[in-house]
Amino acid sequence: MSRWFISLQVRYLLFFMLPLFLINCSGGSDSSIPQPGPTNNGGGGSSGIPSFTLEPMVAASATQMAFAPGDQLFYTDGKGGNVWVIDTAGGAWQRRPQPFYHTEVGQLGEQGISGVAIDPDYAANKFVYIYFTTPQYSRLVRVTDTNGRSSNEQILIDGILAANVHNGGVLLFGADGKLYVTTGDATQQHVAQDPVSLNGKILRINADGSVPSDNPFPGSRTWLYGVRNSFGLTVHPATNDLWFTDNGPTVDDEVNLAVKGSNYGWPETTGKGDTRFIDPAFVLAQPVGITNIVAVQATPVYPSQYHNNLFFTDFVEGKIRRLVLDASLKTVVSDSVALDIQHAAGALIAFKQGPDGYMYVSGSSSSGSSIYRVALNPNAPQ
Ligand SMILES: [Ca+2]
Repeated sequence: MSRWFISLQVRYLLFFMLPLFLINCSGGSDSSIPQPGPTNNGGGGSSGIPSFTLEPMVAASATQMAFAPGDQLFYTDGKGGNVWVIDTAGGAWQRRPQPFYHTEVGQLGEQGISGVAIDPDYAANKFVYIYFTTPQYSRLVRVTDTNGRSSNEQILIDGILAANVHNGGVLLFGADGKLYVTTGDATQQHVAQDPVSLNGKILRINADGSVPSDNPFPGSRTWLYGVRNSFGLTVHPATNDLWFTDNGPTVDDEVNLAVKGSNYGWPETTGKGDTRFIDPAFVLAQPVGITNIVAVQATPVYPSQYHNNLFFTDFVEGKIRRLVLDASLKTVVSDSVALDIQHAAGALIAFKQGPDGYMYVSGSSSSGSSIYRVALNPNAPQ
């Protein structure tokens, strides 16, 4: 019991310390980049040595991020209420001095600016999508990138219930060109099962905010429901399946394969085994606070055994875990720890595969915040 209690205490302490990290670390020079520690301990590969390590790219406190055409990386900074752009050309990453976008956001718990997504047709229309949480509500907006600054802000979804925690806010375009949006239960658990509520869902909308004609519930933005507090969305590059994560209350952090119109159980159940609901594809018994997930597209920068795997990051342990899928790419057959640098990078939060094939992750700790490249560990057999 005592070990479990300590684990929960650490989790909540970290959640409430996050705003400090996000406030303190949005600027700074390279000297503030925390250097990852030794990489030859922990881990779950067959050798016992984690397969990956981190290489710092730029000092930045990123909650979510999205790569864009023109060697650009957009990211949100949580409590700062800003979207920033990093120029990534040539591998020398530099953040522009002025934010792309700013809005007033809540300063409690997990409030702030969270999601950012780039329109699939950005090169032509310059649309950028942003999700943020105030003390009163969460909101999805679309802005136009006009020479590096936002303009023409339009509200696409308003009136999403907000709370100190469980506000969701992950944005991702599917292979179908629709925008998927995670919303949390805003600490009102029953809303996740309420078909009228926008909360506790994954929503699916057209790029103009309208409801797609092939959504499962006519006239509703709901794509699936029974979600507690999802911080992770990814589209599998080989199947176009949507995967999402959900975080349990004291147990059962989940990785789920998204099925249109389905019920994922919250608050009736978490984890596997309740036949009334869709089982998660993978469950972690201990609450690590999953922060994001990436289905890795085949790339020459990683050996082939990592292609089409799922990787996910966490807030509490600062690890990246790896899930290997079966031939159908719909079932998890094994899991391991792919990165364990003993929390040297702090909480791992924003997580994406870049256009160069590498995964990139943001880390926040008391010694600074950075975005890192996830590189192969030279000390580990691959
Ligand atoms: Ca569930």
